[in-house]
Amino acid sequence: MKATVCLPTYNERENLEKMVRALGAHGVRVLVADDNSPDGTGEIADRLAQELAYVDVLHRPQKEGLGPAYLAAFRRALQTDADLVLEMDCDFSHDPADVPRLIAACENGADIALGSRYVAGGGTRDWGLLRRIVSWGGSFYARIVLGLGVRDLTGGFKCFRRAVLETIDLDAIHSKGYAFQIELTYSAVRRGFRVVELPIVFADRTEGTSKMSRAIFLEAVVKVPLLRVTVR
Ligand SMILES: Nc1nc2c(ncn2[C@@H]2O[C@H](COP(=O)(O)OP(=O)(O)O)[C@@H](O)[C@H]2O)c(=O)[nH]1
Ligand SMILES: [Mg+2]
Repeated sequence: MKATVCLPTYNERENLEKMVRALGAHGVRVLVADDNSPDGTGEIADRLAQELAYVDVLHRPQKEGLGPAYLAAFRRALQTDADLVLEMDCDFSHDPADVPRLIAACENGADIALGSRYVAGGGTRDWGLLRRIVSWGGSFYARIVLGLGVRDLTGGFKCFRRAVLETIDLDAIHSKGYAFQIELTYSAVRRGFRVVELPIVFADRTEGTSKMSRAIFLEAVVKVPLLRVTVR
């Protein structure tokens, strides 16, 4: 199956080229969605797109959060003949070597394959206790409030069959941060699509900085109960 990895970037100058080349080894297309990063990530993406036939770039005018960047990338990917569309962070927290496993799960019948920290064999590397509790607690909270069986709801390493993204009402999704990941998975489950969770180990980034903020955290806390009402 033809697969496109969507890579949202904001100030990922130190990571982008290495990530794009690592993904190239797995025979996927790569679509970079850059929000006009002030550190020049967009220019690096352009240079890579010129050199490498499997790379495309979507330039967006300003930083709007992960959600809008992914939605724009999904729409672009759906205009191509991609059978599978992936989400992945560009900071090596997600291991490019895991991409073939996610793809294989969809080829074997999953509608969505989720890289999951919270199934047997999955986990986080180098996280302190507090951070582990907050992250696990976030997924637990969303799982209980939304009545879902999925264990990792806030992660962003996923592979979708194109039919999933064609069926979900992308125009109705307005979340920006972790809530975006929860909303996407919840919307797919509500539509009857089948999720398979595959264990991954999430590593801390070593280059660049996180764009996680209090606002992103609060958005998720407030948004989760609302999703019960707004997502059909
Ligand atoms: N295009 C775009 N990408 C973003 C934005 N915020 C985060 N990202 C990218 O999304 C991925 C995950 O973000 P990160 O800051 O590492 O989040 P964390 O892992 O939760 O700390 C990285 O590839 C970021 O560059 C944004 O506003 N726009
Ligand atoms: Mg990160």
